Amino acid sequence: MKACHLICSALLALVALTASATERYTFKILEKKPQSRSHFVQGLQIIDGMLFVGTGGYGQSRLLQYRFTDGELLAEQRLHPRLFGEGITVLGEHIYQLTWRARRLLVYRRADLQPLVALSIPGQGWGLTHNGSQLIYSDGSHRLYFLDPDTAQRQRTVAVLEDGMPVARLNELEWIDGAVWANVWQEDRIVIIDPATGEVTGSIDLQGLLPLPEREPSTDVLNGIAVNPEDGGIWVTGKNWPWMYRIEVRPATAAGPVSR
Ligand SMILES: [Ca+2]
Repeated sequence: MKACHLICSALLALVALTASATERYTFKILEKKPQSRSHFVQGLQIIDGMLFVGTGGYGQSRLLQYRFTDGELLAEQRLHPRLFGEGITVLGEHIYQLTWRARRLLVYRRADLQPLVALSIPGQGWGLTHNGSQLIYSDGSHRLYFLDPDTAQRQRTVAVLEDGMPVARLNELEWIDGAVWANVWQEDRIVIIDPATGEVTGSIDLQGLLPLPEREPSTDVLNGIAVNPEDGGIWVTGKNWPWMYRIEVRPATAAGPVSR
C-alpha cells in the first residue's frame, strides 16, 4: 500500500506538471480583403461598418478610417513625425491611440478624427482594446493594464500566465466575448486571456496564414485582431501584409488541412 501510495503520488505530480490548461487551436481561412502593404499595422478595430486602423513608424504613423464593406478610405490623421503609433480602440465617442515610447495616449473625436487631447501613460504602449468601460493595454511585458478612459489612471493590472509561465511581448489586443485576445510579438500565434485572472485559456497557432509567395522583404510579423460585431467574424492581419483574413478558429485536434 505504501509503495502504491508513493507511486500514485509521483504519477499525480507528473500529471500536474505536464497537464496544460491551455486549449490549442488552429485556423481555417474563410475570406480575405486587400490591405495596403504600406500599413505597419499596430491597431485594428471594426465597429458600425467602419474599419479603424492604426499604423506605426516614425513619420509614417496614421489613424485611418475605412468603410468596411468596400475598403474606401473615409478619413485619415497623420501623427507627428516624432510619434510612433501603436494600438487603437474606439470607445463611445472617442478613439484612443497609443504611442510606443512617447508616454502619450492620443484621444480623437470619433465623428471626424480630430485630435482632442494626449493623456499620459507611464511607459511604452503596444496593444489597446476596451471592455466597454475600461481601456486595456499592453506594454511589451506580460502584463495587461486596465485604465479609466477619461484620465488614463491605472485601475488594475493583471499578469498574463500560460501554465504558470509569463507570456511576454503581448502586442495588439481585441476584446472578444469577455476575453482578451492578444498577438504575441514575433510569434505566429494569438493567446486568449481570461481578463479576471490573466490566465491564458487558449492559444491559436497561425503559422502559414500568409503564404510564403506573398511574403516580401518588407513583410513583418502577424499583428492585428478585430471582431466584426455585426456577424462575429474574426479578422486578423500583420504588419505590411497584403491581406486581412477572416478566420474560423477550430480545436487543433479536430483540424483538417489549412484552407487557402
Ligand atoms: Ca484590435
